[in-house]
Amino acid sequence: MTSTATKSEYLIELEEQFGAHNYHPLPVVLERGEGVFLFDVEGKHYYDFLSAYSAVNQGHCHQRIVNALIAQAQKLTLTSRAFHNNILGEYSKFITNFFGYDKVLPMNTGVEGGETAIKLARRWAYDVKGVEENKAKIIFAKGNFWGRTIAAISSSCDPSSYKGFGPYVPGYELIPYNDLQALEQAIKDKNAAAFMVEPIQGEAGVIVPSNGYLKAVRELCSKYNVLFIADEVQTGLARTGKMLACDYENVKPDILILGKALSGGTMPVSAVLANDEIMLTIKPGEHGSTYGGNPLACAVAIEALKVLKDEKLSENAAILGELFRAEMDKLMAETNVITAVRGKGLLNAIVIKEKSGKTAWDVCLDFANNGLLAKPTHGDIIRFAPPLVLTKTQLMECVAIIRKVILNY
Ligand code: IF1
Repeated sequence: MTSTATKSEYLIELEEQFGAHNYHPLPVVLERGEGVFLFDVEGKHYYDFLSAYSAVNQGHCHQRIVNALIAQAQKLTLTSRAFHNNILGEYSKFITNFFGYDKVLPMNTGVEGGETAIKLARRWAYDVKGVEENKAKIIFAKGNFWGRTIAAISSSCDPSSYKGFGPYVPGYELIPYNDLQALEQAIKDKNAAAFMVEPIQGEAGVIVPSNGYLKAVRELCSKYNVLFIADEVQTGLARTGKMLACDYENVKPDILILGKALSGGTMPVSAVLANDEIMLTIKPGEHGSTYGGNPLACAVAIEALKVLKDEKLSENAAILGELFRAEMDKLMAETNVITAVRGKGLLNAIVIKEKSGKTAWDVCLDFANNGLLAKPTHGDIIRFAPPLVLTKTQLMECVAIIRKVILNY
C-alpha cells in the first residue's frame, strides 16, 4: 500500500491484481452491514438499494437470522446427505407447509435450483407425460436470466452471458415474454415438458408482464399438460409486495424455485418445491449436492422465512413500493432524464436517458457519493431494491437523494 492510496484504493487494487475480472463493481469497499445500511472501509455509510440482488430482503445481518446461524454453527454444520441430520426433516416440513407443496428439494445457489427444476421437468416428461426419450423440450421467455452455468446461459439472449461459451444445451425453445399466443403455440408440441419463467424479469430490467399473464400461463400449461416452473429466486420472499409474485394472480406453479433471501444473505440456500407426482420421479442417487440440505442452511432458512412473516415484510414492500413509484413518477414529470419507471413492491427500476455523455453509471456514482448504493444494468437502467425493513422516513430520505442527483444531472 503506497502512502498516497486510500484503504479503498488498496483493496480494490488487490481484487484487480489477484481476482478474476468477471465483475465491474462500483468503486466502494464495504466492511459492515446493518439493516438497510452498508458501511465502507472509510466509515462512510450508505443506503443499500441493491440488497445483494434481493438476497438481503430481511436487512443486513438480521439479528434473529445471525443468531440462528451462530447457534447452529456451534452444533453441526454439514453431514452431507449420506446421513440424516436432525434439522432437514423439520425444515422440509416447515417450508412445504409455508408454500403449500408436498415436497422440497434443497440446493444451494439459485442456478442450481433452476437446473434442478429442469431436470425434474425432463424426468416428469419421460416418466409421467410419456415423452419419447431425449425429446423433452423446455420453453423459456426471451430476456430470461437464471444464472451463469452452461445450462443457464444456453437459454440466454444476452451475448455477454452466452457468447464464447458454446456449445449450448439442446432441447430449449425461446418465446417472447408476456406473449400468450407464442406460449400456446410452443406448448402444443407433444414434447413440451415445461415453461420456465420469472413472474417479473429481473435482469432484463424489471419487466412486469400484463395483468393476468401468470393466470393465463397457469391455464395454458394445465390445458396442454406442460409444467409451469416459476423462477421466484429474485421476485419471491416478499420482494414484490407478496410472499410470492405469483400470489398477485393466485396461481400455483407446478415447480417453484426459491433462493437468495431464503438465507437472508448469510449463505447460499436455494429450494425447489413441487408435489409428489413430479418430485418423486427423481430417485435416490439421481440428483443432489454436497451442501444441499445442510443443517446450517436449514436452520437459517427457517428463521429467514419466519422473519419475513413476523415483520410483515411483504406488506411493507407493497406500501413503500407504491410510494416509491409515485415519487419517481413525479420526478419523471419534472425532468427529461428519466424515461420510464416500473416495478412492483420494492423491486423497481428507472430508465435514464444519456445526457452529454453521462450515463446511468455516472448517476450511480453520484448516488454513491450522496450515500445511496444502486447498480446500473444494460447501460441505461437503474434497479432499486432496498432491504424490505426500510421505513417510510428512510424511504423519503432516499427519494431526496435520488431527486437531488437526478435534478443535477
Ligand atoms: C450475477 C441480475 C439480479 C436470478 C433469477 C436465478 C438466479 C438469479 C431470477 C441465479 C440471479 C443474479 C446473479 C447476479 C446478478 C443477479 C441479478 F442482475 F442478473 F438480474 F438478481 F438482479 N434466477 N441473479 O435473478 O441465482 O445462482 O446467482 O444464486 O452477478 O450473476 P444464483
